[in-house]
Amino acid sequence: MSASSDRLPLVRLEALPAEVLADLAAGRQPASLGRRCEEGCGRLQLILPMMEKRMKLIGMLDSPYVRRVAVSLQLLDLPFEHQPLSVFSAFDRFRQINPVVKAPTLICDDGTALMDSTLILQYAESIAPGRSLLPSDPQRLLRSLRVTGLALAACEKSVQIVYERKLRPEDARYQPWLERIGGQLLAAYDELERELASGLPDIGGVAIDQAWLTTAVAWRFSRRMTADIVPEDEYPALAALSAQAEALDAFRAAPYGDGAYPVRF
Ligand SMILES: N[C@@H](CCC(=O)N[C@@H](CS)C(=O)NCC(=O)O)C(=O)O
Repeated sequence: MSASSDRLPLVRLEALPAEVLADLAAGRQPASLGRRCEEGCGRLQLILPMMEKRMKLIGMLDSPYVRRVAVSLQLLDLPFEHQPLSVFSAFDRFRQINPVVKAPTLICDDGTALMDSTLILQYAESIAPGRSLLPSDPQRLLRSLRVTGLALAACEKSVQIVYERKLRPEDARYQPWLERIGGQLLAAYDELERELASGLPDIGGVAIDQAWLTTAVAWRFSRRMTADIVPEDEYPALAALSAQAEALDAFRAAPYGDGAYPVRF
């Protein structure tokens, strides 16, 4: 490519390897192209930031709230970047993005910092190009919201247990409170297991809805963080649902843990 030419050949961006695009987006000359197309790359570097106007999801995928948003945005066909910042070890950096330090935080295209997974998903549903994760039929919506509420309660009680165990000094722990929230956690999973008694829902492909998506995310979190309280063999339907959900592409690209979406698999 001649440096003096102002008629550069058209490049199909999707034809470029991911590492070339990543270099360009970061303002670097792609190492794998050497110095072959300095001028062209310079132009792409100007264009890419305009194209890359994506929402940013802030927070770690070991949070069930962050993870349900990461999985949902994919299923809603809404592209986003993910910054896995911890609300604990990266408190100061998080505070610069959202002074309230709540995960998930979604930075929208106009710069608005939105928090609370349910509110983020309400907004996401309103801008999703075609799909919804909520049934439109009122009766089915009612059941979906009930199941989602149970799953969110399970998330909340598991998170409370984790905070009690990890943040509070041992001699300051209040056993009756721990027993109470442990009982509430089990009550939520008992209800969810009952909801599945008539059979597992069809969650294959893109059929999964918000209710079962959140249930599967909650289960993975509780099993990872509070397995001593939630025994898998007492919840066979939830375990089976979780296994199926975790095999879906949207779950595999945003696995529980400290990785950044999209995790390649
Ligand atoms: N109801 C909120 C709960 C979010 C939440 O509590 N996130 C935790 C991380 S799992 C958090 O931000 N913790 C830090 C804090 O509350 O100070 C939601 O659905 O997003």
